[in-house]
Amino acid sequence: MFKHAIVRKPCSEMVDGLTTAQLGTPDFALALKQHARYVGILEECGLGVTVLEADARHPDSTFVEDVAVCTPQCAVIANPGAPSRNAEKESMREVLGKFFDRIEEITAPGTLDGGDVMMAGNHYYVGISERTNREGAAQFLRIMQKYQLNGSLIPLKKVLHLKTGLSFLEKNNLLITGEFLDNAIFKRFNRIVVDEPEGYAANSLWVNGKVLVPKGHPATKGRIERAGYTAIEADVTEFQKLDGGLSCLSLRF
Ligand code: CIR
Repeated sequence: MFKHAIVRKPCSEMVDGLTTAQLGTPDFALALKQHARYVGILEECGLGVTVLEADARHPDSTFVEDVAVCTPQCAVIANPGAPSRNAEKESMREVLGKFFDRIEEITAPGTLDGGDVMMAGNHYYVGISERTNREGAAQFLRIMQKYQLNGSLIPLKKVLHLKTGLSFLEKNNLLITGEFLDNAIFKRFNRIVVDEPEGYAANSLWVNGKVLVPKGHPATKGRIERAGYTAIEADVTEFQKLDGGLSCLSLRF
């Protein structure tokens, strides 16, 4: 179970954030509303939410998941692979220091985005992507070994981050879509397949037995409910315009 979440309010400069989605420019006022509701849902799921002030120096800084990985044993400060985002890690080190006794760090030439790390119990899957390189992933797995945790590397072909196409929902349940469907490494899970038209909902978020699902993905929501979860819809269209999903907007621990 998670007790805490850390989020960062979006800044008005988010309209200049990195994106490959061709969904238009985010509406900042609407993004603020959606973000506030997201925080409310996390609180309804029992989390104490630390809301960091907007950071105008970094348009993508609301996507805090990429800046660190929180495990039950330690926090790992990531080394974000996009140059415009790398310095986001500086303030997160200080924030996480209030919650964790043990802070580890990914260092150059290694790069790693937290969105490329999926925790499944004691096993950590790490995507090798345009943001996370082999050196960064190897450093991460060495850190996990120190804490008797293990992991596997998953080279990505199309998606931005590993968790763009996969979400672990506990109890061995895995939401899975696209390029990961054929990967034998994921055959050991109870797979909840997300069909391509709803591919964005593969980034849904387990929080203490409930699952946040992006609004407007009814087939996936139904499958999650049939797997035994209460599904809570969250509207995150303005973050989708920047390639961001539900998990990207928080760190949970
Ligand atoms: C970026 O390209 O870095 C942001 N616009 C989106 C980050 C999404 N984060 C995530 O999937 N963990």
